Amino acid sequence: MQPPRHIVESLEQAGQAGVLRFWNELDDEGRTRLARQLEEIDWSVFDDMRHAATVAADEGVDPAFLSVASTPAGQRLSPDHRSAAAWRPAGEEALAIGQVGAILVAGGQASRLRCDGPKGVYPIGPISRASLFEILLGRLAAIGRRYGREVPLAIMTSSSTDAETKAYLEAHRFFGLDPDAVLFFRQADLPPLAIDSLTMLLDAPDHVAMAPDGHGGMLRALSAAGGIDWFARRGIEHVSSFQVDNPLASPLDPAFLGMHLVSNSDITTQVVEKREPDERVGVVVEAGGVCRVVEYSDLPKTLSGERLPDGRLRFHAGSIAVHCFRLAFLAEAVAGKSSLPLHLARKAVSFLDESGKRVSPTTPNAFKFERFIFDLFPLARRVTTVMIDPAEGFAPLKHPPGSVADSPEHVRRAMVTQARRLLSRMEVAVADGIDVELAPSIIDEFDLRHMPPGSRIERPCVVIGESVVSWGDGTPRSSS
Ligand code: UD2
Repeated sequence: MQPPRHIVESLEQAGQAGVLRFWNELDDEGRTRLARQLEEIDWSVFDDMRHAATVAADEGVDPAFLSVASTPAGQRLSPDHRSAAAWRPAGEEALAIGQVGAILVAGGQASRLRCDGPKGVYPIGPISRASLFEILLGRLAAIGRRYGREVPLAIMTSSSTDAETKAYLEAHRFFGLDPDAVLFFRQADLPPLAIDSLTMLLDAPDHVAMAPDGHGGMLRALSAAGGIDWFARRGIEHVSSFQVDNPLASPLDPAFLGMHLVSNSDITTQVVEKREPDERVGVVVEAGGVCRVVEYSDLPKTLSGERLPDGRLRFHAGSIAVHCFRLAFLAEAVAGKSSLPLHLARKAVSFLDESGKRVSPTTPNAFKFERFIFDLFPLARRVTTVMIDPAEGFAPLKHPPGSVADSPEHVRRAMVTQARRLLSRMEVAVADGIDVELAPSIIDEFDLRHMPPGSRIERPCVVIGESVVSWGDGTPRSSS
């Protein structure tokens, strides 16, 4: 059996015929598998990939833009800030009339965390060991109950997380969300290209190495899955997107949503004060009325460390990837001709060499290509930044236990600190050195209103509404 003619032609045109080099040694099953995979490759992006690899690799971010750019003024948001109270009603009303949906991006490969399977199943609860999905979906379900309207949720998966994510969430009944209000959609894959030859790599004789196309793949994938119409049919006018690795994320905070509505923005985005140049968050910058996010890896060192006279970093609006979009803006962006640009990163990707021997390089040998959702910013009529307190909304899980930053230990500590603070606002004391955790059903102080003021928590426990569930000596329960 010969490889299908049209596939051979596409491969030859793209200079990628080498991936067929083991074809004659494959059995029928292997040939079918490889042909099917090649069938699915979007050859139209190949020119963009090669262009990104040859030209854009050296260009980085436009230096002219950066030389005049500054941090947008933005708005400050903290629970006791006056403006929060002013914006809240508009956000609460939008939730009550069912105008707001959510998008959870959960397609990443979690390679830095070195965990098998989707990151969302990681047992992060400090005491309960509840998974990231349990916490994030449980909170959305609680918001739906509070405001009397289910929040429709679209979950983006990728080829590496799709099957397991669906099976896990179905087995756990979507942690309280109505299954009809959940839509899965899968982002596309793009093949990494060898740095020296710009050719695709085989990770098996019958399989080309692939990687998810970045969270910017969300736009096309959502639209292809009918997701924009799915939201619109439900009366949704705004969607807030957030990342699966941040259990403190509050994409539906009513004050944040209120700010988005009151400012009539296409995009409203949460930022935290970036204090050190090496913090791994992109920065929101603005010049000549154009707002954009510059990823930390794209910001030249000379600029990332530059400070203002008051000591703050010149680029200090750290993006935490919580963005609220006007749905009509997303629809326009999909309909527009230009697609989001490709960014590339140099990675070590294991592959089969000419003789079929597996090579696992320890230094980068391939370009990986990704699109970033924040490249939508320059297309927006108005972007509003809202500066939040990271203690209230940002504790990303990126690295394995024992790492110096963004490890499970750091994230759990942040969750415990937030719980202690909320309890103390309700005059509930927690003994020193004791871990407490809030169940996902607790959105804010209102859910703790029945806890007797002046009470004291002496043992590690999970607070569920007015009751406190103690896990004995704090022995974690299984998250499954
Ligand atoms: C991201 C942001 C960074 C900052 C930081 C905050 C980008 C490019 N960088 O950096 O500026 O906001 O997060 O934590 O946005 N994901 C997918 N599909 C993909 C790749 C990623 O769904 O193809 C998801 C992934 O599951 C995770 C999130 O996107 O939820 C972030 O991915 P990451 O950990 O690779 O991003 P990071 O930390 O480099």
